[in-house]
Formats: sequence, structure tokens, C-alpha cells
Amino acid sequence: MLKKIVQKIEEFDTIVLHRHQRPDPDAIGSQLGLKKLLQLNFPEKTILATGFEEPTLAWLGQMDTVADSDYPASLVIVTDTANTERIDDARYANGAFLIKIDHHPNDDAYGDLLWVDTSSSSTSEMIAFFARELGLDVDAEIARLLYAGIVGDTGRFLYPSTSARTFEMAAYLRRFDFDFSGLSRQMDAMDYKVAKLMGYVYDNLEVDENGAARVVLTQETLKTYDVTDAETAAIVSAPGRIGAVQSWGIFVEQVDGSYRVRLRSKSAIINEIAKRHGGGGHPLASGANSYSLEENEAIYKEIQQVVKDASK
Ligand SMILES: [Mn+2]
Repeated sequence: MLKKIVQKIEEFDTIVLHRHQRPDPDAIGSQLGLKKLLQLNFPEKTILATGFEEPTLAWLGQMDTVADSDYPASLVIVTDTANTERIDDARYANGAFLIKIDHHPNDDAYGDLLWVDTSSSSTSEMIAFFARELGLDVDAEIARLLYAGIVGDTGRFLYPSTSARTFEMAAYLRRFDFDFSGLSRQMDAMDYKVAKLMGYVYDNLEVDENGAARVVLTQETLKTYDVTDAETAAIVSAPGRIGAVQSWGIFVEQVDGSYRVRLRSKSAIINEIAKRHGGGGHPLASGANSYSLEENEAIYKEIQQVVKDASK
């Protein structure tokens, strides 16, 4: 598989890299890590990265301006994105050949060539593996980007997706001379306003007798704390720090009145709930969409049910 991907890379002069909307450190880390990796190892090629410039992740790196005319003769590689609707920049379909590199369940098997490995903690881990297995040159900046992606998707090596290979890749990347403690501090840091929002989350969290929990963040709450939907990412794992909490949903009201629901769990499988409500993702970390207060209730009831079933 790795060889096939390299063969395709060798065939094209222009390569455009995409990742998912509402990017997280793994989306950008894998996208820009791969970009720098290809630039370093194939200096004669034009390697471009496209997508929304997420302000809270600007410290990771910048996107490029990609022209429509760049696409027809290009290889497009999409990292960290399970389904086509989630790909940032719909022009991904305009390339001559499409490769999917991802670690989410392969429910939407798009692309002409797919490398999907659900045993990987992150797509950044896959790119690090790709680089090491093929003996490609790696530098400190590539290592920084991929390490950030691994740290992001494993919750700093906390989630069960953290494997022996995850640590191997982390150890491999750590050899390069990037600002390790600066990056670690950056990824652990939060704005004062987000810290206050976290206080709100702990104050208003509803937890049932089996450990099913929820909190609703309305537009009004977001305004009160002066945080954007993207900034709420920092509080998603917070309920899990409470011992009694097993699975939880964070319901974030959107401008249009719908809700983005972030589902997390310590052991009970919750991505089936997400799939029933216009979303998907990992068994223990997924996202759904709700279009009414009734649907919010239905989703919470489903969380309660899986937690109850798992506690038997
Ligand atoms: Mn990921």
C-alpha cells in the first residue's frame, strides 16, 4: 500500500492536500506534515494544502491559495476525513487521481486508492509510519506537525487508541529537534474564557445514576463566555475527568438553531448513536447533529441506554 501511494506521488507534478472541515490538530498535522514531507523528499514537485484557515490552530501552519487550474492535472490526497461531505474544499473531486488516507471507520470508501487503518490512533501516526517505513527524510518541522496530530487525537496518549505503535512513532518523532515542551504547553493551554466555560460545563453537567452525562451550550451561553463553536473543542473531554461519568454528550447550539452534538465515551460504543443522528466517527468519540430539542432528548436517552446496557 505504501509503495502504491509513493508510485502515484511520483507520477504527478502537482499534489493538492485536503483534510476535514472544522479541523483539529490531527487534520492539520497530517495534512501539513505530509505537505512538508513531500516537499522535502520531492523538491521538484508543487505541493499545496487547502482548506479553511482555523484561527485557533494557526500556530500549526498556514494553508496555500490553490487555483482551480491547479486541479485537472493534479493528484489529490485527503487526510483524516471519513466521508466526502466532511472534506474541506469541494474541489477535491477535480483532480486526476484521488487518494484517501484515514484512520476513521471506512463507511464512505471514496477515492481511487485508499489507505484506511482504524488501528492507528491518528492520521498523523500513519504519515509518520509512512515516512519511517519508506526511509523518507524527515525534519524538525515535519516531526512537530505529526507529533501535534498524535497528541491531539490521543488526548496526550490517554485514549484507548494509543497503541505500542503510537508510542513508537512518538519516540521516532521526538528524536527531531523541535520545541517539544513549547508544543506540549501550547496543546495543553487554554484561554481564560475557555477556562470559565469549563467551569460552566462542570457546574451544569447532568449525570444520571449510570454515568450518562450531558450539557447544553446555547448560543446565549457561547455569547456570555465569548467563545466560538470551534473553541468549545477544548472542553469536550472535560466531563471524562469525573470518575462517575461514563459517556457524555456536549450539545452546542449553532447559529441556525440546530445542535452539533459531540459524543464521548470511556467504554460503551456511542458512534451508532451518532450515525442515527446525521453523524459518525469513532466508537468512543464521534459527532452528531440534532435539529430540535426533542432530538436532543432522544440522543441523551440513547446515551443513557447504551451506558445502562454496558453497566449490566
Ligand atoms: Mn484524526
